[in-house]
Amino acid sequence: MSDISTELDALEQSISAEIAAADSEPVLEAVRVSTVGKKGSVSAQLKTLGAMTPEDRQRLGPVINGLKSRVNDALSARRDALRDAAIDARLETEKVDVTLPVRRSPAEAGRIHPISQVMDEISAIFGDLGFAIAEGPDIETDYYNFTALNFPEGHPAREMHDTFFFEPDAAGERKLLRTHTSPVQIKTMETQKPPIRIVVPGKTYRCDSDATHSPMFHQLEGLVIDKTANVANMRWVLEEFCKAFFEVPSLNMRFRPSFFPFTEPSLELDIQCDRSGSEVRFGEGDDWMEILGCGMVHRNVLRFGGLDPDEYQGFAWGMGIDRLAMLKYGMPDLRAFFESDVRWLSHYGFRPLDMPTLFAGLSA
Ligand code: 2U9
Repeated sequence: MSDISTELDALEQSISAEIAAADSEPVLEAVRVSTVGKKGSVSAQLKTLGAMTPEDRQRLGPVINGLKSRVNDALSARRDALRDAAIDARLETEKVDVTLPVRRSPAEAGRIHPISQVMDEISAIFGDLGFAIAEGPDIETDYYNFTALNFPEGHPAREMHDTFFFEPDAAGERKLLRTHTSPVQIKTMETQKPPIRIVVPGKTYRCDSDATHSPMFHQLEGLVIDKTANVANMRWVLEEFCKAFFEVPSLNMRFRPSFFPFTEPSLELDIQCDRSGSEVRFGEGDDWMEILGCGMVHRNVLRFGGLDPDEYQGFAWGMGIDRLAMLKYGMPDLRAFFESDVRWLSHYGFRPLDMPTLFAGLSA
């Protein structure tokens, strides 16, 4: 019997040494399987109890079970120690140096292009006045770009737009790049019952290029249709817009007669400004600057939009975003807008997380 005790002592010593030497959880798991696992060395000792005499079983049962329970305790103590050591090692490598300067996130480093900024500013102003934003495709049909807007076939106004036409398709239809965002308003009239209050920001195209014209430019047009919409309503909306956009408490405006095929009467709006200094200032001075075109929607255009001109009337306006951006932020040459020069963008661009809102300030 003392042989068995010696054998068990030797087994316990060697298992203890193996547990102490296990330097990772997978190695320790292998020790567990080879000792107290089903086919392990301690389990093999337990199995010998069945073949013993009752006296031997009574004496050696507690001895072998005691070994098993000490091995289990040692395994779990070693597992805890390995886990603690792993956490300590990770904490050591993941130390944060709180004295390092704050790193700029990509969202902080990027800049919003002035055209996007001005589009967002104008959308925020009209959103606040209760307008919805409508959008449409850059490629249009002749019908939506010209015919439905009361440009007669062969009328010189079609040529004035310097249109980019595509090759005719299989059906002989010649698509084009929209010369204004007005097709979106026609489609809105076709699909929505008045009252309609929309603004339409977007890219527009005309074959023209110099310091103040780019073949791709940006417009924002607006449309209000209702039973009683009138010039006085239009004047108020445009005055609120100009005050908010140029961030002045009041300003003088004047309307001059003009001509557009889609409005009758057609008007051009000038606002008061001061050009005596190095930069133009709005809301003061005795000079005028043209800001936008506008008018009452032509009866033919209401009809093309599926509305009865004896029941509904409306007003509309259009403005060039690029020119407004140049005026408001003092940028001298339009072509720089489209050159993707990072130095220009970091100088004239806007911080991405400063969304323009009327309550927090448009361009603060
Ligand atoms: C519909 C009915 C009427 C949109 C309008 C203007 C006047 C206008 C120019 C401003 C500068 C174009 O970018 S620019 O060259 N636009 O002066 N636009 S009224 O009138 C509409 C539009 C759609 C159905």
